[in-house]
Amino acid sequence: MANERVVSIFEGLLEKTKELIEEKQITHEEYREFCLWFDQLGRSGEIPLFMDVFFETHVLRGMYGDLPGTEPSLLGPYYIEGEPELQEPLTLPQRPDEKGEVLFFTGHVKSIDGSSLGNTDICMWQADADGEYSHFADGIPEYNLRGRFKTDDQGRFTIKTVIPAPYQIPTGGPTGIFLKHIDSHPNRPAHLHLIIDAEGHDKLITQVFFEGDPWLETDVADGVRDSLITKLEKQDDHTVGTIEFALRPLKVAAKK
Ligand code: MBD
Ligand code: FE
Repeated sequence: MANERVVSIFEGLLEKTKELIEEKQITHEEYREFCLWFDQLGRSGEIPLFMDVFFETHVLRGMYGDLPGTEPSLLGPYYIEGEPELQEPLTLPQRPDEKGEVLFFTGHVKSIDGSSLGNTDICMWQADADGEYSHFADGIPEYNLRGRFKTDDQGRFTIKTVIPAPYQIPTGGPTGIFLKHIDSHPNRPAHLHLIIDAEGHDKLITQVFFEGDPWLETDVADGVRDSLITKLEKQDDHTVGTIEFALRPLKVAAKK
């Protein structure tokens, strides 16, 4: 039995691809070179990276359009399950000598009507001060800078971490080589990843960015949204960043 959704999407993909091949008069040589590059992309393990850089933002724009509330952003290729559950006072798991500026990241989770959403589950992960994610780079401890926790009963939390460096897509792999061909830089602005799951509300998969980051305007993965930028404030020996999240009740989420 055919899966109608698969049939309909694959038909669309074929139709547009065939059109493009003929319109651009893609040569046999170009076609064969693409096949080799595509094979390399798979063998390198960069398919999730390539997909999330070029296509995930369009999935989100299609799903959410201009619904009210905090905008979703990319899940990205570097989430892994099984992160440790953290207790107060919250500190994202890190090496004793973790490099980078200390950041106290504070948030307040609300419903779009302004009411606080207490005891909300939050998952958080990020790159380190070298722009590397644990599990995807050598020499970083398991679950470094990854954890889950609950907000307090007013929907607030403060977690101690370090400011991540901007993320640079590996320049020597098939994705990086492709970016050079299209004359694009390989950078994403520094960001924190969050999944916020409050009862009765649409699960929010999003990211938080920092005002003044040089890559905000030209994020290679197009993940930046206005409601996701926090202003960092320097205080003595650390930095503070605050943001409010407005979650959509499930009814609103389903309405579109
Ligand atoms: C990332 O760190 C990321 O979050 C996304 C969406 C794509 C590539 C690298
Ligand atoms: Fe990321």
